[in-house]
Amino acid sequence: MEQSNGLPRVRRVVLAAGAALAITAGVALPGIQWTAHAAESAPQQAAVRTPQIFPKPRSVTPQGGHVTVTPVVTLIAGASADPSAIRVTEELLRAAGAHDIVRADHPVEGENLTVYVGGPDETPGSAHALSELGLPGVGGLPAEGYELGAGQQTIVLAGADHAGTFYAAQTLRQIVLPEGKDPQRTFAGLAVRDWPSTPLRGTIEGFYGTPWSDPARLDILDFSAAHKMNIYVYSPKDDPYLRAKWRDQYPADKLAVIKSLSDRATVDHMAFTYALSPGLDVCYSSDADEKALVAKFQSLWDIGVRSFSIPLDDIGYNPVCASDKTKFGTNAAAAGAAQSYLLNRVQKDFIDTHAGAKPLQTVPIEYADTGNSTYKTALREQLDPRVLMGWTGEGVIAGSITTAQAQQAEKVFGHKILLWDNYPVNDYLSDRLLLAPYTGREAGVAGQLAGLTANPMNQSYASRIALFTVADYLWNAEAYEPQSSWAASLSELAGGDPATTAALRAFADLNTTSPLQKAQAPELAAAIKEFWAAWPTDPVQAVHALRPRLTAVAEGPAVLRADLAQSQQGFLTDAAPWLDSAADWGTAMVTALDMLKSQQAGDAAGAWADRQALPGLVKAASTHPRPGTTQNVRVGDRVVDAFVKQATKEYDAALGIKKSMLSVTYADSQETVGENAPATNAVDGDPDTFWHTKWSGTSDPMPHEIQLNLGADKSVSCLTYLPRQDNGNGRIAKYEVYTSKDGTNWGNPVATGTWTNTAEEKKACFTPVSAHYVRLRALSEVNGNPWTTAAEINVVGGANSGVSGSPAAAQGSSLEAVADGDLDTAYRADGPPANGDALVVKLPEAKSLDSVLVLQPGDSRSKALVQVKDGDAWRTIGALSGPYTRLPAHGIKADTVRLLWKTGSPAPVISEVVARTTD
Ligand code: LTM
Repeated sequence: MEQSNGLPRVRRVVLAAGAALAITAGVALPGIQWTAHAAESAPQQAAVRTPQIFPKPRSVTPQGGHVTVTPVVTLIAGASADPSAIRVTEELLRAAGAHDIVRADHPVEGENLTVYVGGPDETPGSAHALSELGLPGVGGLPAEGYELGAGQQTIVLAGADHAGTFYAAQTLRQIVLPEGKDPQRTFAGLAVRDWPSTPLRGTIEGFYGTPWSDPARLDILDFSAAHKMNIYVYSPKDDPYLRAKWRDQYPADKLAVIKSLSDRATVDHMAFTYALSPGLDVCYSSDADEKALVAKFQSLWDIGVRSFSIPLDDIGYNPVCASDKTKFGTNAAAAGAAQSYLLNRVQKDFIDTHAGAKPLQTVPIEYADTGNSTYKTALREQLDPRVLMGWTGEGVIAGSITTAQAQQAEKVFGHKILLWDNYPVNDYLSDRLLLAPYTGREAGVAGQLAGLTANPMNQSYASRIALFTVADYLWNAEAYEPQSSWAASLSELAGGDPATTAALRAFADLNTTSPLQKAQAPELAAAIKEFWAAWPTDPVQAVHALRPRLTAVAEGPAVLRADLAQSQQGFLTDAAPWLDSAADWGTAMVTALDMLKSQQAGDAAGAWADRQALPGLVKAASTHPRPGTTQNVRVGDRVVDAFVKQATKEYDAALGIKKSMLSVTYADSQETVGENAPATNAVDGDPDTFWHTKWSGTSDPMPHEIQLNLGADKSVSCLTYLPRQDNGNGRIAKYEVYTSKDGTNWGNPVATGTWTNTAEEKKACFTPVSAHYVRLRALSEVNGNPWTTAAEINVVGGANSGVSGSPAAAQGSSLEAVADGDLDTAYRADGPPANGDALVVKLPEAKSLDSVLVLQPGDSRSKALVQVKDGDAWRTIGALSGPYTRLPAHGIKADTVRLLWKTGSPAPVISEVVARTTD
C-alpha cells in the first residue's frame, strides 16, 4: 500500500486503551518506574520490560504494540543529521542483533525495523513518521529537547536540535540495552517527550590537588554525555599554564592533549570550556596582560575550543600593579571595577570577534554569598551583562540552596548565574570519599540558573556516583528524587547486577557524610540502632538480623574487586584504600558481634578471644593511607567504630569491668585559633567540638601543650586523646605526657610516643601516679602542619594502687594494668617467676566474693594458683587454666586476691584480675 507521496504507508499506531495515560514527571503515578506490561500486538510474547531511564524523562507514554530490532534495519538520516546520534544508534542496534543497517531515504516495505535519526531540520521524513505514530513532533520543545517515538517497527529519534537528537539516542540506548540485562530486541512501544531543566549542565574540574588524568577526562566527557550533561570546565588548579604561568603559551604536546579533549567534547555535545585564572598576578589595566590573555584564548580557539572562562576565585582585592592602583584604587569596589574592565575588553576583543564563541564565564572574588557589597555593585554595574557569573551558594560548600537564594544571586550580581556547586569535591576532606547523592537543592534552583557545574572529587571515577545524580537533577529537577537516583547510579556502576549493586551500596553507604548530607552510613546506622534496641530482649534474633549487614561490609569490597575488575578498574583504583578500610571495619564489626554472641551463649573463651582481637582489627581498619600520603582514609566513621566500642563496653560491663575516666574540670593551653576552638572544647565530652591552636602563619612553633586540671590529687594511669573527627589535619603525631602535683613542677615525661593519623581514640599509659595536673605536649603533627587539634582529652584513673608483687613489670607495662579496668592493657613480667613470686591485688574493701576472673592474652601460658585472703590465711580457689579463667569463690569474704606463680611458669602476662562480689 502506497501513500500519495509515493512512500510506503507506515501503519498508524493506535494507542491502546489505558496507554494514553501519560506518565508525567511530578504526577503521583508510577512514572517511568513501571516494570512490565504485555506487548499488546504480540500476545504470544512474554511481558516486555521497560527499563528505568535516567536522567528521568519528562514524560514516557506507553504506546500500543511492540518494536523488534530486526537483523536488517533501515536507518533514515538526513545529510545534516547529528553524526554522534547516528553512531550511538547504530551501536545500540548492532548490540541488539542488527547485523545489517541499511541507510535509506525512505522506509522500505516489509517487516524490518525503520529508524529515523534527526528532528525535522536534520531528517525531514522524521516529522511525518512522528505524526504517523500519533505524536505531536518537536514543535514547542526547548533547546536540547527531543521526542522519541517507538511503535510498530518504527523508531523516531527527533531532537529540537542536534543535541536533542543525540539525547533521544541516549534514551533509546537505555531502553534497548538496559544495564545488567540482555539487549531488549523486543520492547513495548512508547513515546518519550523530554527536555532539560537547566541550559548548562556538567562538571568543573576546579579542585585543588592531583588533577585528573587525560584518559579520565576523556572518560568523564563520555560519561557526562551519556547522562545528558553538556559542559566540562577545564580548570585544574594545579595546571601551571592556567594560573601560575597563565601568560605562557602551551607547548605543542600539551596543546595537543587539550585538543584531544576538546575534540571528544565536540563529539559528545559537550562544551569544553577552557578556564584561565590570571588573578594571582594580573594587572587588570595592562594592555600587555589583556593581549596575553586574548593570545592564550586564541591558541585554544585555533584547536577548536569555543567556550572560555576567567575564574577569579581565591584571590585578594589588592592590585598588584601601580597602574591598577592609579586607575581603579585599592579597595573592594576597585577590584570589581578592575575585573569588569579586563573582562569587558576580553568580551569585546575576543568573544565578540569570534563567531560561535559561547558566553564568557567568570567566578568573582566574592563567590560564596548573596550580600550586597561595593565589589558586587561594581560587577553588577560595570561588567558586560552577557558574562555568566560563578557562585557557590551561601557558603563555599553550601549545605542547601534555595530558589530564593539563586534569584537573589542573579539580582545582586546583575548577571545570569552559573552555579559552581562544590559537591562532591573532597579536596578539603581528602581522607573521605563523598558517595552520597546530590541533595539540598530546591527544584526551582535548576530553572533559575544559566547553568550548574559540579566540582568533583580528585577521584574522577568515584565521582560518578554523585555526578549521575547531579545530571538527573539538572535534567528534570521537579522529578528528581535523590534516593532512587542514587540507587540507579549504583546499579549502573555495578553493571546492573543485583549482588554487585548490593555490595556497592553497602560500601557507598559508608561514605556519605558531607556538608550536604551530614549523616554518615545512614543505612548501617539504622540497622545497628535496631540491633541495640532488640539486643536486651531478643539477642539471638538481634544478632541474626545484623550479621548479614555487617558481613556485607566485610565482604563487599572483595565482591566489588571481583565483579568490577573488567568494567570499572578506574573506580576500584580510586576507591582502593577506602575499600580496604571498609573490609577491615566489616571484619572488626563482625568480630565484635560474634564476641557478644559467644558471651551471650556462654562461650566465655571464644568471646574473650574475639575481645582480644578487636584492638588489632580496629588499628588495621584505621590504617589505610591515601596513596602517596600518610593520611589514613575514613570510612563509616562514628558508626563502625562506635559499634565496636559499644560492643566492647557491653562485653566488659558483663564481666564486671568498668573503666574509670576521671572527670577533668578545666583545660588550658598556650594558644587557640579563636573563640570557637578553645582548649575547653577538648574536655567538654562532646566529640564534635574541638580545641584548635592557631593556624600556620600566626601560630607559635610546635610543641603545643594542653593542660588538664583534675581538681585534686588523683591516681592516673593513662591519658586518652580523641583526634578531631571531621578533618585529618592537626592530629598529634609525636607526644609527651607530664604530670604535676602543683602545676609548676613537671619533671620528666611519664609517657612518650607517636600516634598514627587515624580518627580513633589514642591512649598513652604509664605507671599510675598521683597527680593534680596532667599535661599533653604535641611535638609534631601527622601531616607536618604547625597546628594541633583535639576533640577530647581525658585521663584514666589509676588502679587502687594496691597491686604489688613480682616479677617486676617489663618496660612499657605495669603491675597495675591487671586492675586498671582496661582489657587492652596487660602486665607483662620481665622474666619467669622465682619460687614464691606472686601478684597481689588489694581490693578496696573486704567483700564476700562470688568469683575471681583472670584474663590472659591468648598467647599467654602463665601458671599460677589463684588465692583469696580470708582473714590472715590464703585460700586457694583454683588454678589458671588458659586465657579465660573464672573460679567460684563460694562467698568467701576477702580483701585481697593473689596469683601465686607456679614453678616453671613462663614470664606471666595478665590482662585483668576481676573479683566479683556476691552483692
Ligand atoms: O569554590 C571555589 C570557587 N573555589 C575553590 C575550589 O577550587 C575548591 O575546590 C573548593 C573546595 O575546597 N573551594 C574553593 O573555594
